[in-house]
Amino acid sequence: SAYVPDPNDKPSEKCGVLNVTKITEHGKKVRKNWTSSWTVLQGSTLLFAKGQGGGTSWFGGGQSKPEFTVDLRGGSVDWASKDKSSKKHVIEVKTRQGTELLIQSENDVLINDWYRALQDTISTHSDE
Ligand code: I3S
Repeated sequence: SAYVPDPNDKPSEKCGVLNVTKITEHGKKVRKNWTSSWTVLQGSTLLFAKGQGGGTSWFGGGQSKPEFTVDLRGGSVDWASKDKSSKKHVIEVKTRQGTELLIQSENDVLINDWYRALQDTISTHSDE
């Protein structure tokens, strides 16, 4: 389904480049595929677009689309346990739809900000 920007969308709440991989899809384990991804948190939605390079950012000209979005409502965010990844600063996101993602950055300040933002999002939208 095509991504159609809504002119009434509130401004993005947070964005930046993170390393991301899915580990579970519809409750089934999938092979890790770490990719650098432009990540946007908007309302209760987390959007991922292909990493830098290529030029146009998807929100810029409205031409390119997010690769992948997840609905955080009813989901959970936690620091990933050591057995989930050998990388440091890894956040595990679980959605109600049975998707599990790992998101990571080498920058601990940046990843802590994301952790807080994601936790806030989940508690803000917990009654929806
Ligand atoms: O949890 P895993 O399977 O040890 O994850 C690693 C693999 O996905 C590996 O790819 P291949 O097994 O396809 O070669 C990746 O290169 C690693 O980055 C994965 O582990 P980390 O610990 O980096 O999440």
